[in-house]
Amino acid sequence: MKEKSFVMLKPDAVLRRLTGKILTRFEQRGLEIVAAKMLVIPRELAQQHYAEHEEKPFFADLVDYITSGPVLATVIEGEECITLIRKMVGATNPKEADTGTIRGDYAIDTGRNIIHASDSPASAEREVKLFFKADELCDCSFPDREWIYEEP
Ligand code: IDP
Ligand code: MG
Repeated sequence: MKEKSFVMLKPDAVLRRLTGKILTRFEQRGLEIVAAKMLVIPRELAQQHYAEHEEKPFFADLVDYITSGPVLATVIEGEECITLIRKMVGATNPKEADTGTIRGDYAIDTGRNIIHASDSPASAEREVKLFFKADELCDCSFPDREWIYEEP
């Protein structure tokens, strides 16, 4: 089943000039980038995005981190891509992330783990809506789909 995931390259990914390398991984896998924008997240939006962590001791640091510089917010589409992308991203704590995953290859600290990806269809829908208007998502026709999917 085709899904959309909200994937955000955090300020450390942008400022370490890793955005191209990271997006390339999703493209190489056969996933489709259907929306992208660079922004500095307003504090209130950051708090909304991470609302589930409001009561956690790291919440204030997390909001400081995510608002500390530009992020590249994207929507990525593909069959069952929510789970697939979480696998590609790796564990929340990069020290526990497998080598070969994005966090396992580029990060060390949990508080500097370079990328966010939706963890469920419900989160994906909520997060995409928080960051993008409906008309900012492209309904792209990728000509190589038949080489990615048996039934495109
Ligand atoms: P996820 O990004 O892998 O879904 P979550 O548990 O949803 O992980 O946490 C959201 C973000 O909060 C993490 O990506 C990380 O940036 C930050 N975070 C989570 N746990 C900690 C912690 O114990 N210390 C510092 N930051 C944390
Ligand atoms: Mg999460």
